[in-house]
Amino acid sequence: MATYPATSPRSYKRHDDGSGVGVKILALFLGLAVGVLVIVSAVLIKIADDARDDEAAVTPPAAHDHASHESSSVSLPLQSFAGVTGENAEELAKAHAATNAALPPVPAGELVKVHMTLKDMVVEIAPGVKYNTWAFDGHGAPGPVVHVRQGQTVEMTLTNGGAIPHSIDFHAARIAPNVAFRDVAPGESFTFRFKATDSGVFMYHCGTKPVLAHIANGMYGAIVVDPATPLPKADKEYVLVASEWYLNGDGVSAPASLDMSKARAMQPDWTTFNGYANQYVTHPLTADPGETVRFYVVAAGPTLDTNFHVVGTLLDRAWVNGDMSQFERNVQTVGVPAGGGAVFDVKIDDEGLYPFVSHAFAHVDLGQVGLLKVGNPPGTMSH
Ligand SMILES: [Cu+2]
Repeated sequence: MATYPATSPRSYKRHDDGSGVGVKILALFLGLAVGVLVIVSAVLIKIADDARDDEAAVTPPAAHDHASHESSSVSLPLQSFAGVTGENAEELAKAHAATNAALPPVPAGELVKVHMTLKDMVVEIAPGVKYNTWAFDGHGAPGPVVHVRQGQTVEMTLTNGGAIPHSIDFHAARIAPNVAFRDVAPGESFTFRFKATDSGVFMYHCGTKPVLAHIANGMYGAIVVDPATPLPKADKEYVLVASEWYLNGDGVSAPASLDMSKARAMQPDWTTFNGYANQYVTHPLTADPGETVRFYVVAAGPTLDTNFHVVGTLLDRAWVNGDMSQFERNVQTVGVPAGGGAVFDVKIDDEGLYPFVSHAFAHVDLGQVGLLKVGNPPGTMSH
């Protein structure tokens, strides 16, 4: 009995009275039945599996469960247009008039009136590379440099000549932003005033949502507020606004617009000083040997910092974070955070070509580099 546990007691009992042959036939029959059952089960499992596969092939993953939907929404790699220029890039770069980096003078009087008329326009951001910007003052990014003295009042009028609402946010202002930095509808103008109570070099930008898009489309600039007690004398003063561009096309065959996915992913195609890649490599900023050169640097972003460094010298004075009340001496590289500014003096005695860069070198590769040409050195920069 113990040797036939699979046999039902009733069946076993029925054949228990018969010969051993009956028991063997029964065992053979049961063995065959078990084998058939195993085969039938395997076939059924296979059919069920195939059915699931077929369903998956025609049904969106979201229909199955949320987790599989999440994993299926991961984007493909973002296409980069880094380094893609028009043909004859060198000639195009030479033909492009570099943005005047010289700090404009402080207007006289206690009230400084600034009027910017926003325009939607195509600008060149690298040789042969066109981009659809929202330009604060009708000439592309960055907007004009505003230069005042501590204690003066700025009266800012923004006229919106574009297609959607815009605004202007001054980091130099202590003012209720919901009032002063409000959206200005297309075709309208808005004026507000603030007193420049704090010295420094500050960013201004459009603060209309999504701010990432408005800054990435070129809506930024610098305001320099001289301290009431002047800084040490400088012979040359240059303003550099660092920023990055995110393109949805190469900009060569047709003007590119913003690729918001790349802006979110912080994957720029170009990074620039004053809006155009490498423009001061082709058209260097200049100084005479022994002159003190002052750089006002703003990192407009929209997202990335700038690590300011001048190759071949040290920053003799560095007003870190634009705090004009104190400076650091003889430093190599100073980080300028996105949305921040800083001031740097260099005094170079030896004639030569001195690159100024963001020492985060991907930025150099993408165009955030220029040359300070001291004196009239022969030749060009070889590296
Ligand atoms: Cu805007």
